[in-house]
Amino acid sequence: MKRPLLVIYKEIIQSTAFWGISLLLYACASGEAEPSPEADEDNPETAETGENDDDAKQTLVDIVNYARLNASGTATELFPWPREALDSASTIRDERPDTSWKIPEGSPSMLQIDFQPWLQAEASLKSVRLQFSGAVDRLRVERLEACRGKVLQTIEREELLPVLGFSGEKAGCLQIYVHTSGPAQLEELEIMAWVPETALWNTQNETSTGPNHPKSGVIEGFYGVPWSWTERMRMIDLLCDGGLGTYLYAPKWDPIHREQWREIYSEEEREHFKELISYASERGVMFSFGISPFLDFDTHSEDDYAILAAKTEGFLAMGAQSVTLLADDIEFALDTPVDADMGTLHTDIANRLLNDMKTVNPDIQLDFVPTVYSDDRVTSFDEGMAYLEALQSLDSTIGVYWTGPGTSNARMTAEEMHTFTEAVGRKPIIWDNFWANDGGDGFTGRIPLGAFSGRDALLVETVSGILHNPSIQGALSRLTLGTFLEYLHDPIAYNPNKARESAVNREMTFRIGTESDSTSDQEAVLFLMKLFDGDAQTQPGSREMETRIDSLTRSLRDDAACLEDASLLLPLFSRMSVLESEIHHSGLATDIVDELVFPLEKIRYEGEAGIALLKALVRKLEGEPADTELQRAEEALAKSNTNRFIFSNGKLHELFETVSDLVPLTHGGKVLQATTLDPECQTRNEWKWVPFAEDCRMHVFGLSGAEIENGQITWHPLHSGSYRVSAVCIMEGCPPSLGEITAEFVCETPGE
Ligand code: GDL
Repeated sequence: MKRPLLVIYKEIIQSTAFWGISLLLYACASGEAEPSPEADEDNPETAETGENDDDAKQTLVDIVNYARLNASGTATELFPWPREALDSASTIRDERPDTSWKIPEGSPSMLQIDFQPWLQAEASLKSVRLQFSGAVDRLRVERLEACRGKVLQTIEREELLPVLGFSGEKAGCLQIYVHTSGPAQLEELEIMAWVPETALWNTQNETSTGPNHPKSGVIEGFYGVPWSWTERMRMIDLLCDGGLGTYLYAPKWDPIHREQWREIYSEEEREHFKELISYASERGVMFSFGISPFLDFDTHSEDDYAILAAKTEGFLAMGAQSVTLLADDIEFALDTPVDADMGTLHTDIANRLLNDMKTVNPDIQLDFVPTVYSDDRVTSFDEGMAYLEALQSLDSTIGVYWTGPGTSNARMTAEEMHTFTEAVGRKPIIWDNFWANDGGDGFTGRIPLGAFSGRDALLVETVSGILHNPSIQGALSRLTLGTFLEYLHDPIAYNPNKARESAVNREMTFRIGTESDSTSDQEAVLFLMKLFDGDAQTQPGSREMETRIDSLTRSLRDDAACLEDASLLLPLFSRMSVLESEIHHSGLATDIVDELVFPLEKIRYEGEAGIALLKALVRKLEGEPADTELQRAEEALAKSNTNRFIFSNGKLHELFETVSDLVPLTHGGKVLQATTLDPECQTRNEWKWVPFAEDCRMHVFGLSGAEIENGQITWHPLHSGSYRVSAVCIMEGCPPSLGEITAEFVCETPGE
């Protein structure tokens, strides 16, 4: 996979910063809107250009990487819930041959492939190649201008020919229906199409002045499915953009990194590593190859050391300028205690390895992750301190990682570093598990998107670097790391709210929908981060929603009639109920949208439950029964329970109990009725809708850029597709009157 660069590197003298001196001007972004393995100009097959009625030069590429993928359902082989990184439709583009879309049994299932959010137009198809395994009986492929719109062509397949040929027919969406009679998977999907060259490239060239914080960065060090090569490259882009200089590769679930550390990577994987290492070094980021051999390292023979040395030398040959030896989380596999002898053993191996590597590359950096990596572990092992003190004999250039007081910490202070520094004779490199969500190998669905917090400003002076081992979700981790960058730039002035905004801005570099305005995408991501506000210690949730529900419950208990919180909660729930659609139609990077498939489904159910509960509440305050609304809320909460992601720790269930227990009163207020929706929507025309007859405060969500004037919504659809909209109407009062309507409709561009 070759990624052309649109930028030239220039050498300049640059300023110093508190952790280092940078001398080069590095190019941070390749200028690529979305990496596409097939977009290879040297390959005649893919660089072919086709004539098209559009003016822009057309190029033939596999466009799967740019599409929005939605499956009607996902099965799972082992667990009660599907896992996004192993089972979901997006796994067909995750560069991992061992993952696939697990198609639910019982027919038919539908995979929708929407190109409109990316192109805001149609692509000219050349071929569609599908590779299934398992019990697939029949297939139907529909070609459409807009998802769920009018079908332009239907191809039925009794026999599963893998390639469907086209001759430039246009498609804004493909809907693939699969009939199965047993377990079945979609392993691969390739859609070759001509698209404007400009859609593949983003002309923005960002540069950075090189790492201001060479020893800080990111660790891919969690238990769970490792990041994809694309996610790694984007993470490196982010580090470069933020002036951070280290990427430690140490994913626990890469067998060749840890459990089968003696094995060597395949030719293909080595190519990926080589590319990643040079991608990183071109951007001023040091790629450190991590290897974790101590689960079963044989100290009685020379063989294991020889394997270790050969393997690390292999990485030196690929261009790696740093190696990290890991000995964390090994104690459960050993017969020997964690004590001074073990510390000495690790020290001797590390020193020997450093000396040997220096004969190949005198500038090589070696770092070490000890078995005793936190204050907690100093005390949890009888001889924890003795182990740590033995590390004093490590060569003085070897950096030693340390997670702080515990494995993951809500807070960390400069003073807390003294124990380590005294024992090991050097400042620690912080391995920060602030956003780690791999407890239970990430099966517990936690999306911790809280802004960086809880580290005092002086911490940076007492450590030699800070690296984050963030969440399993490599794309979403760009958002949280984006907040950490702000802390590093100015720990004293650090402000989490501002940092969140900067992180969101940085993410805009990775957008695919280059035509669309990024303002609404930024707002959507900010909203998302506040919905999943949390970290390793704090369960993700919307703090605003939790506070308002508590306050609403208190007002109801105290029989306070002016329930302002209800009017404030309604727009929040309304937006939650359509955020999925809003993000689908955004220009956000596909990898981030893929990671949100299940979390946003959860948010939709919770939003729907919240809306139904507020309607039930107002009904009861009218003195009416609210059985229908309560039943709707119950159904939405039951669906929410089928989704493993955690959101605000069941706060909506609490509200359900409160509203269910409320005896109907006659306080006033009413549920405002909505008008029906005129479904006619054409992308070339303004779309208008008056959802409520009353004169009220209105909000509309799901339609980016929509405006409200005198009770009328006006919206310019940017592209064709199926949209979900939620409009709310609030008449202030004691209590308020509330109305909400959610509707789905299709916008199409009529043919000439
Ligand atoms: C750990 C592991 C790390 C894991 C993290 C959070 C270190 C040094 N090692 O103990 O791989 O992701 O906890 O679960 O932190």
